[in-house]
Amino acid sequence: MRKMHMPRRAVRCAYMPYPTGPLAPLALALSLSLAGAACSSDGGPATSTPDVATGCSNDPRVLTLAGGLTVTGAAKQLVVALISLAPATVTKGVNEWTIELRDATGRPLDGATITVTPYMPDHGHGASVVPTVTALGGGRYDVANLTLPMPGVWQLTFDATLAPGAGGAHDAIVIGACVLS
Ligand SMILES: [Cu+2]
Repeated sequence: MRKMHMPRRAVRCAYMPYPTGPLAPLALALSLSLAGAACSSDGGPATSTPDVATGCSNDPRVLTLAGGLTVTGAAKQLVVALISLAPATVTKGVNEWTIELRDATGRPLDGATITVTPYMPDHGHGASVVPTVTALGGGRYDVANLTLPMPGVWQLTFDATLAPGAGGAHDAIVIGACVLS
């Protein structure tokens, strides 16, 4: 849930989305002046900037990520099941997940080509590190170097294509993740 224009104590962190608009230079200077006191409560006026310190866990775009979660792709062809996460909670920095790729009936699928692309929709940028996907067999895949360098809402797009011999199905599975500071 985005908390906007509500009278409350503002908690500011260094990683704020850069302000835009006519007052952007002033707002940016203000945010930079407060960056030294990272994540401290300053009692200042409420702003329309989503509060990264108290988190995005309730944002409707994110899921509670844990082993057992399944997410179906936009084309309803393929499903990503989270098997395990390391660290167990999605974390700022480097994550490594084991996933299972399944068809719409729940059957594990080997031989798929999977790319994982992290993106921050609120900031309009991705991550400089490309995650590495390695097949483990049994329909499972290791996703290493899943690097999320900034707190906030991330969209992780799992683009999966089956080999032609396996039907060649393609789907894009988007998993919303809240990374805390
Ligand atoms: Cu960002």
